[in-house]
Amino acid sequence: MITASRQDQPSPEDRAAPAQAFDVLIVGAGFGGLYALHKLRGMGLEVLALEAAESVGGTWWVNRYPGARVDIQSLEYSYAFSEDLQQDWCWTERYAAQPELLRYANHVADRFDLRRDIRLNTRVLAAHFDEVARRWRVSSADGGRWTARFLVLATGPLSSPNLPAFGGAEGGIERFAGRVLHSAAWPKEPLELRGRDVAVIGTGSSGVQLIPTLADQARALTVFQRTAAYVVPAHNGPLDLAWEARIKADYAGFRARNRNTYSGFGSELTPRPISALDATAEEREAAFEERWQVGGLGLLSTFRDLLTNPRANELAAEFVRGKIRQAVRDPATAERLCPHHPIGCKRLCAGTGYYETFNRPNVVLVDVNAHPIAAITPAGLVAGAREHRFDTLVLATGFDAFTGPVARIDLRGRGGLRIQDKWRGGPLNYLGLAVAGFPNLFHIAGPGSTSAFTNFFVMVEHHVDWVADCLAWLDARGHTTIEASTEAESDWVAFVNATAEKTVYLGCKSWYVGDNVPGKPHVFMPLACGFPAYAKRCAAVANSGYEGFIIEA
Ligand code: N01
Repeated sequence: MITASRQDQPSPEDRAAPAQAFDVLIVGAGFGGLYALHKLRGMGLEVLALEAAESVGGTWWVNRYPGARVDIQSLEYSYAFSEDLQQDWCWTERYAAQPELLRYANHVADRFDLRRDIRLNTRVLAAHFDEVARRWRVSSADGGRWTARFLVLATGPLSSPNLPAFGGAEGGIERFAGRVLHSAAWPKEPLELRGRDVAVIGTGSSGVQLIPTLADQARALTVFQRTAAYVVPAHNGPLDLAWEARIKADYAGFRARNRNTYSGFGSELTPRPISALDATAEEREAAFEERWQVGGLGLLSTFRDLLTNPRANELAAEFVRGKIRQAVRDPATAERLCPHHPIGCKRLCAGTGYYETFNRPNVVLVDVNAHPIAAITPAGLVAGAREHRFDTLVLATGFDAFTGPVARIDLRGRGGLRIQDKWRGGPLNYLGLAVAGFPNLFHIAGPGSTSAFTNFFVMVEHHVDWVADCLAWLDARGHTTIEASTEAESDWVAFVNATAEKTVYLGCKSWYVGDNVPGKPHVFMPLACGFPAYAKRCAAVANSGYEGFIIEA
């Protein structure tokens, strides 16, 4: 066990009532935090996870909007660390819905007896590195105080909802007299939307899942679209039991093959090893059609260069636009639904009956790119000099991604350096795991890692295992602190940027670059080199004795 060294100088608050001391504090009890707790506690460390919500499950606790479900097949979007768990757990559908994912999180918490070391309803307000004690001092909104040698941020890249100001002080959201809901803060109690006049702002993954479901319930549904979305059919349905049996016969092999793919899933749908430009028009059409019929995000891996060659990408984009024109009866509506940015530049959406929803008589599409939302009014909103009236407003406006969840914490490193100041121009970090000036702090699925492009389970298991190995290595040598060097950090950020430039990801406005949040710096935050190359670099750093890190005895 790592000992609580250098605790001999209590702070003034500690003299009044000592803060509880741990080896590791984890912020968040979503899938990242749960595994971190299990793994680190299994090493004999004293670990506590602090979770703001009243439940474990993270994103699958808050994103409980109707229609919410995962867009990676559940046999892939699940933990691999326990063979017993992956054999025992049976998903009911190809893509699990939110309630089933939440049941899975609760099952894991119970199965591995994690709850006794999780403190729920605990929003971490501040975490300051005490340079004398070489410990993190952490406090929560309800007055809790702890210290720990290591701090693990498992806050999730998409956990801070984006609430646009719209009309600002004059015509902001608070003027609306009806009910306002956000997809990422959906109420727990059942919500009756039958007979209501509902509006949705936002057509990203959340909006795409919500809109067909709401259209079924609402009397009228008005969809305010700023940017049209590429939506592939999910073709969800009951899990194919023969496929499940085949996977479970060699689950470890399946997981290993997935870890060897760019995105940590989809090993059964590998790209054709040619450029889309080198196939004939007929071959291309057949290849895209085959992926369309399979359903899901695999359309983007039909050919090897769809995410790196804009001309190849445009062929896939036009294929989807053709599908939209077939699905939507009104040609003008179909054209408004056709996206014109590179496909995959914003996260591809998987949906069910999304485009067909716009054939319904109770659904209206309003283009707020051509006619921006000027103001929210008590009865609706004004766009294009016209008031649209409704009684329920659903914001599917996404997240302040990557940096938002961290910046909500008063996080301070050496010399009182605030993370908000450190990251003013974008999230500086090394390996996506560590930040210079913030010793003994690790980030799970944070910026600078392949998080946004990797199956989340593959990502968090990799990060947690890397951190666990690092802690064991430090402990074995009697080292107390580890911290990224500023040089390693600058090189890493340059690598992240250079990698992005080789892709189509810079070809549109997205949450990958912070463009969805007004005032946020335009910086490409995730790493686009693919999971295997990323994991190799992380392993090389560990094997070199943590090159790029400053380690103190
Ligand atoms: O958020 P988004 P999301 N006025 O940012 C619009 C994951 N996820 O919650 O594109 C008008 O994608 C915005 O317009 P624009 C997944 O990784 C997964 O949908 O910025 N509109 C956009 O249409 C996903 O990528 C699943 O022009 C405004 C929408 O709101 C990520 O979470 C399900 C606006 C936001 O789309 C985020 O998805 C759900 C404004 N002021 C989420 N501000 C699965 O399927 C924003 N918009 C697993």
